[in-house]
Amino acid sequence: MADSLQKSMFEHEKTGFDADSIKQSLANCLTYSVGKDTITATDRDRFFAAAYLVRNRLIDRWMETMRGYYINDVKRVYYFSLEFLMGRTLMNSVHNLGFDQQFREALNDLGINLDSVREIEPDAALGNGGLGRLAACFLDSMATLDLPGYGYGIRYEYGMFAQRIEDGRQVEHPDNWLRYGNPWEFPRPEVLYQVKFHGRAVQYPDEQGVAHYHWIDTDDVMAMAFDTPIPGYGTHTVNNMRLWSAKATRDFELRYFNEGNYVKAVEDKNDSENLSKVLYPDDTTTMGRELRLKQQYFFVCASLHDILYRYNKYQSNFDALPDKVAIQLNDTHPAIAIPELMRVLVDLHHLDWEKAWDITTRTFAYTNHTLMPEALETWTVALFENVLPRHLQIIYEINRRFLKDVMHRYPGDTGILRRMSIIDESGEKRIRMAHLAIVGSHKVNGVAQIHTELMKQTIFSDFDVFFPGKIINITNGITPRRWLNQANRRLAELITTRIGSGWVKDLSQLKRLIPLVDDASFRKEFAAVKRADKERLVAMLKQKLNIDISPDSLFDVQIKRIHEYKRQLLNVLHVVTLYNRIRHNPNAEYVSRTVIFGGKAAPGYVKAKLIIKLINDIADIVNNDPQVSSYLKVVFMPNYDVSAAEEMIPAADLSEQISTAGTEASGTGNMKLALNGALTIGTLDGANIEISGEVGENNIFIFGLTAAEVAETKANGYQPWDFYHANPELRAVLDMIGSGFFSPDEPDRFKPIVDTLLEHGDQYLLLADYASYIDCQKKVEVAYRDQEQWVRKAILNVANMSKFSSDRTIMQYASEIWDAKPVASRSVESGGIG
Ligand code: B1N
Repeated sequence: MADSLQKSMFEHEKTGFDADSIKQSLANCLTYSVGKDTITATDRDRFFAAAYLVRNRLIDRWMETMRGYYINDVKRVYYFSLEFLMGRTLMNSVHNLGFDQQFREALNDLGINLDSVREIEPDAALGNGGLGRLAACFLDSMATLDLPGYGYGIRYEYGMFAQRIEDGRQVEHPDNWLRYGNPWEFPRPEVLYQVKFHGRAVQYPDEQGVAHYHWIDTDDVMAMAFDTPIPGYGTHTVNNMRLWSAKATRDFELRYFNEGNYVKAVEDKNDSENLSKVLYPDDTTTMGRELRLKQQYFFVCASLHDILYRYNKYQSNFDALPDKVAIQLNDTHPAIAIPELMRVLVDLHHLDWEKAWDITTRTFAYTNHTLMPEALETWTVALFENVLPRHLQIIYEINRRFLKDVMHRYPGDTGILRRMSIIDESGEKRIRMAHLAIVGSHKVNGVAQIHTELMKQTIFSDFDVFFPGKIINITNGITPRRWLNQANRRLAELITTRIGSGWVKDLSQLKRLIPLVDDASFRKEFAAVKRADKERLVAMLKQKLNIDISPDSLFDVQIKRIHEYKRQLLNVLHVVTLYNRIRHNPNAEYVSRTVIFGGKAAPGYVKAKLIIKLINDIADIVNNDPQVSSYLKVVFMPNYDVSAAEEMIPAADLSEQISTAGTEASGTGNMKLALNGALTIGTLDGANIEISGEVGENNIFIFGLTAAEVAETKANGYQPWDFYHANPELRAVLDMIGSGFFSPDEPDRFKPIVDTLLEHGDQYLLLADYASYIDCQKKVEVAYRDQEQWVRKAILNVANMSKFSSDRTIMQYASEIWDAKPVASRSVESGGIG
């Protein structure tokens, strides 16, 4: 009896995606993996039991996928990224495995509240913003498309800080996300690589008298692998993300025995393990910190050696490396991989330089994510000399040979040599990582059309001429699994009832919604979905912030990192303008609006933090002004992260994408919001331009200067004061902010903000775009009043977003850069999971 029970339980474990098997497995996992019974189990225990049960259903497919890649000796793609912003995993895995309904049913039958279990899971917040979330969307798409794609990065012990708002100000708290353990990762203590730092490079001759280099007297750290399965949607493919954690070498134990200084030895051990301790919380800026450079080399070195170990299982030399391996560099953060591969090939395997360089450049490709000068990575030569002395020599040699070619092409032109050099010699000598990445890659891509054009015309124009065809565009995308099918169940189900579920894997099918704009019953249901999503957010805001929001109001949403170029402050100027209009004319008719902000400021970015305080101080006054607050509310949502995005995006009516034209490389939040039926108010910047092209000019609100006009305005000597003097409404707004209207306890508090605009040149042209923005917001209100028309526009936004699936983006990378092919996976219909 006991035996047969045991046997049937085992079979359920192996094949069961039905509700009965899930219930049985959940009980087993709770008992045998978590070690609790139903009486003492907490929500956290139930979360872990659920996570183990889901994980068990991934593992066979994961191993089968890896086995398939191995047996077929396929070309692999490696996505090197210092950031992976994964968010929560539980429901994503349930979704991608396709047993959402059965899972919900099972939990329901057991009387377990799915939400309270699901929400126990901390976000894996190993990234800052768009760049890190893009990496996560790419992993989802690669698995869904059956591409052999691996993520490589760092297993930070502390991810993106948790933001709390205290007295209206951002306070950072450590994100101890691993505190209760991470059920999705598999530690691989046997997958361990030694990573060297410091020391010196010495030359030695081989038997033939040829000079080679050793890197000696180094301080070493071990990199230990942790693997996380990445399931595709509607396929058996489960790929791998391998993150590295720093471990001290055994040296520290020996040192203790030798020196007898136990405490010192353990202290030093701690220092080396600090390498993977924390994510740098800087988005679109860089600070030349030694630890950051070490993090970069640490993960790049371990990943490359891991890749070459895998490659060498089949190959006896490196000739075929570019045919078997494609490495994508997510910005320049992992660009040190280029000299590292050269070091491996030349120093360790004694290939000649030309051969090694050919292999290297055909293996790497580089994605640029920003034109902002403060984000372009440079490291001082002095720092490199200390931390990576051999790599510095290799970079010099790469540069010497490159500049020789440049010189050959432009004899006597020292200007172009200076501009294109990998070494910036204008002040303290610095290494330009972007130049290194371009020279060392066979393809360089921008992330939206305008961004790529500006790259080619401005910062990399010399390179575009020198390497024709190397710089290409691949516009960003987002995964429709997480950003519509999971985040917005109501809308997903409505769409599926009308056009079937094929859109989840093939977003072009959303086009079939276009004719439904003329279907009154569809419009009604679509509006009801948005209404329900807004009510859900209203309840959440009430619970979290104790604020009363009307779901009838227009939900005007700006969610993204706080940065001057993204111009949250322009949104603020509009809010205060509305506030004044309502106060001065309280009996007029207004469209009731709720302006919602969310986003983190880099901890050292004083101005961005002051903008958060300003938003909160304004919220205090506006929301408590009885004359105004029925028309206007301002909300700052604390701790904006992937999970918050999933809750907020479905509820948005209006998506604020208002960066100064020419500054936002692409944006991806713009895509998520439009896909969920929010209309965009935006500048002709980044992917907004392509969104406008897809949805049509009648279904988007575009305002402000174009990138060309911004450049021209600046070239002609932009005078923000002129706009201040010419526009009384603008003047009133700035005077109020600057003189303490919103900060009576400290009247000068926001003077630095107004000074930035008036005294210090208004770098991001807020005043130049103000009037156009205010006008455009008026058009938004007119449009919103006509709900019928608004819903039509919203439907057309959803229906025309197919271009922005990360599946399309990844297919382009696969064909235009990687030459990677899908690997046949057993279709999900063909049987169990065995
Ligand atoms: O990358 C996203 C784009 O959609 C955004 O427009 C762009 O701003 C963002 C240094 C960055 N660019 N650069 C960064 C992040 C962290 C860091 O330390 C720079 N992030 C972007 C995806 O293409």
